[in-house]
Amino acid sequence: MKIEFNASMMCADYGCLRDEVKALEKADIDSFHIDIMDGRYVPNFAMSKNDMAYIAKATKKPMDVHLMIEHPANNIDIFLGVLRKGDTVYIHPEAEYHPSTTLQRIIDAGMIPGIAINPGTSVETVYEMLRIVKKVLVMSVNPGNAGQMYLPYVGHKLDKLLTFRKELDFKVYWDGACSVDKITSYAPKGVAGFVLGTTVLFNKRKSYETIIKELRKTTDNI
Ligand code: S6P
Ligand code: MG
Repeated sequence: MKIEFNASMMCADYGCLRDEVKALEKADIDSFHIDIMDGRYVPNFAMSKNDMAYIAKATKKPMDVHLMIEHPANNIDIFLGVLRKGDTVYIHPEAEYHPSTTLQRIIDAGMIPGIAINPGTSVETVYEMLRIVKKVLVMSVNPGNAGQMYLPYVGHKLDKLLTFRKELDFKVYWDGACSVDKITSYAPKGVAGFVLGTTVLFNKRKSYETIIKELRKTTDNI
């Protein structure tokens, strides 16, 4: 199974965003992870529709958009308008009164529907939505910032979520404080992809190409 690596673009150098996109593309990144924050659902502001549009223009690789915004249904068309068919949109079910209606709008627009679940959210509370979504983004830090510490209680929840795949068809992704040891422990358990941020990919002495190559080597035989 090829493990997917997604670059968390809020960690990129905005002084040379185009070069960053090109370098990540050359390094064989699988997709560009776009964190959108509204300063209400999470205590931070990050990335905008314009950033997304800029990245979409600079690459043909897929984008996965992680909406950390209150009531995404109110503004979802703004984001769907920039995306291409086959891109992924994650919403936080806790941020929406009727998350399955919003997920249906994502499906109708030709995008891949996903939910992102907070460290404190039990997998049982999103069980019904697992019949609708194709992807689940498990947050191993509270959403809002890059560079946070891994919350160890998330591991147990992740194991439980993975068992649900015996009866339901969805892929699991890891977001937050993703390190090499998390990849080597959780990829064999069935986590399909990992969002790479400051922990393993950005602001390192090694090039993106070297880092991704090394990560691919560690997951080659899974
Ligand atoms: C957090 C956001 C994430 C971060 C990513 C950064 O709210 O959803 O996608 O950008 O976790 O990675 P790291 O390694 O700095 O935690
Ligand atoms: Mg994210």
